[in-house]
Amino acid sequence: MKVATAERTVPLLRRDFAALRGDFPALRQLVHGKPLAYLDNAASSQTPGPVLDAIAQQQGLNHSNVHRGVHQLSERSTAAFEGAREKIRRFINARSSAEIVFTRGTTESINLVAASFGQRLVPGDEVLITALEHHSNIVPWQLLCERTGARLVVARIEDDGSLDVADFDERLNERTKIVALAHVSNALGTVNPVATLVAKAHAVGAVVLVDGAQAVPHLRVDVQALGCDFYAFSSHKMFGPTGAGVLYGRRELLETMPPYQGGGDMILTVSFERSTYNALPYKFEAGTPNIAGVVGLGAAVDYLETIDFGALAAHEHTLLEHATRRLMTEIAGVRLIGTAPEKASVLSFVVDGIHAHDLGTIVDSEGVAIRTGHHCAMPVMDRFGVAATARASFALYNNDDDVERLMAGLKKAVEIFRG
Ligand code: C6P
Repeated sequence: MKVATAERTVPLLRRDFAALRGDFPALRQLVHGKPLAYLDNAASSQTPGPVLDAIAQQQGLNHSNVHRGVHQLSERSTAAFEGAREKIRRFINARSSAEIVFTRGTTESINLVAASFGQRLVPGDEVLITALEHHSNIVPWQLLCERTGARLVVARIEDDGSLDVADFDERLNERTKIVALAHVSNALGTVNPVATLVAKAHAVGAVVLVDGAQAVPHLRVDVQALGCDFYAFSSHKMFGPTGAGVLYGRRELLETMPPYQGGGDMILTVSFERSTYNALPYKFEAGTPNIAGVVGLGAAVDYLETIDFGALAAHEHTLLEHATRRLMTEIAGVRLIGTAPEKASVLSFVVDGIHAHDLGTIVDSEGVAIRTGHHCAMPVMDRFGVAATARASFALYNNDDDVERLMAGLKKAVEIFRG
């Protein structure tokens, strides 16, 4: 639907989340004979019909290689693939589509930066991360530090799961070459004050990589407003398919970085003596990419572009508050893990005397999908003195009924374990 304003015609953004739910076929199924209440969106979100259609069209009709053929199918595939790049550029407000590199996901995007940009680090340099990172934003930097002799430095978090900014400031100095931090924590929900931290890092000459895996489906991300140098995210958490993701990199930096992998499409010329490399972003895209995945990601961006992000934030905030209140008042012995004032869409908790995995298994038997475990954030679990948490995570299609179903499942678990 479109509305006319004085100046131009603009699309009317969607904010009827009950209606949006109807776009997701997976949410219409029964699990263990019960309607599915899907609350594992921080792991992977469900896929709406238009994205499924785009993938089917690419794989079923256009399937062929990109950038390599003169025939119709290859030209269509290339147009769809490069079209997705432009959609993503617009979505995150990058200056140029040359700054959008396709990868397998957040993990590969971070590894790319650590392996390529990281080559310039020398002993004595430091990489500063925070104590709320996912393993994907820890281990690549550990590997880099082992290779180069640089030092990994970790800024502390407070008891509520927010970043201890004073500690971050103390650990940031002229030896810091890279700052790598999550926009939103997957284990706690904490939203980091990224623009402020980027400004501080730039003041000492460090570059900043932001792990945006948990931010992109919930917040309107503008990489220029954040000021970051790199921004990494995954398609499967933003209503697209698995196996595709993005590394945004500032052009001036990408230009100076060596290729990450060698192979087809990333070269201009190859001889046995030497090879020369392709222009950006292709220099970082060796081999045949996940074409249908990227086209599906482009369709997911189209889908997100129809949504009013202000209304989305309010909707998810209301759900989170409602679920938090009910959890704390209706289940005895609950401890919330992550209570930062700035928090998005993640409800992590433990219940006295009941292992998180048991909670997950029992609520699953009621058709409720949550994640349990360390959430690939073992240092976060250590920080809060737990081995695992149960985590309900919300997306745009969740509603009060999903919260009701979660509560009923948890009450059943309590009944079984406490009698
Ligand atoms: N978190 C979760 O259940 P990949 O696997 O590359 O798409 O994303 C890795 C990743 C990186 N950073 C953050 C903040 C993440 O949340 C994730 C993925 C999932 O929390 C699976 S472990």
